[in-house]
Amino acid sequence: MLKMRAEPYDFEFDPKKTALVMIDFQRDFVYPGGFGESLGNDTSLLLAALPAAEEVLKACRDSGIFVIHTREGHRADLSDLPRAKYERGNPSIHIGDEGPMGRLLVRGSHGHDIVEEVYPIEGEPVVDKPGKGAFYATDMDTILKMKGIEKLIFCGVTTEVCVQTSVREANDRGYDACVISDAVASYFPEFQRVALEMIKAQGGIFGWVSDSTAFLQALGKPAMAGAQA
Ligand code: TIU
Repeated sequence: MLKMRAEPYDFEFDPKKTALVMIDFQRDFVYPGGFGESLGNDTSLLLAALPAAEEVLKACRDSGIFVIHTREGHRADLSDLPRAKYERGNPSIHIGDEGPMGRLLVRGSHGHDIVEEVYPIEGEPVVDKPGKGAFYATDMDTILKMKGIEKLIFCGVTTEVCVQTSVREANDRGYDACVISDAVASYFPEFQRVALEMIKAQGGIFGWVSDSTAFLQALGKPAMAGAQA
């Protein structure tokens, strides 16, 4: 069993029963011209999560920790897109419309896919999800159960939307979840802070919060250049 410095208290995990969950590192959220920008957001803020997420991903691959990725998106005929989601934000360009990176949040389009820095490799399942949560209408829980996974490490975007929703869903399903604070990002600095506060408040009401330095330390890996201990 390994122990990682975390809040509200140390997070213990057996690497064989732990999975890294990489939430929605898609061009549609991280780059201009995608779904994130269509909602009026400054996408550059999300790039802040990539260096630490890359390090955490590499450390998990080196340590044999199971890695699973998610992508938010919809079928080409939009048959799995509820009106309540389509109309959100009242944007000028909607999910399914043609943008500079292809159809917004539609599976198979360039914008829907994961950025190169953290692109999945063989053996790392990619779960396509129509909602914010990684467990809603997906086989996420089945895959984790088949692998004997009990603990989850979360990286991804955005902190208060798809990451936090997925962490709540994970906790309801019996997983212990720890969010890596510098490997998640929000379009809103204030939401980044409070989303992490919410997770670890009340004795860790639905999870833990740590950072990439503590995670690498727990795995016995050297810290990232320039990282604060
Ligand atoms: N808009 C926003 O902050 N996020 C999303 O719509 N999806 C995810 O967080 N992946």
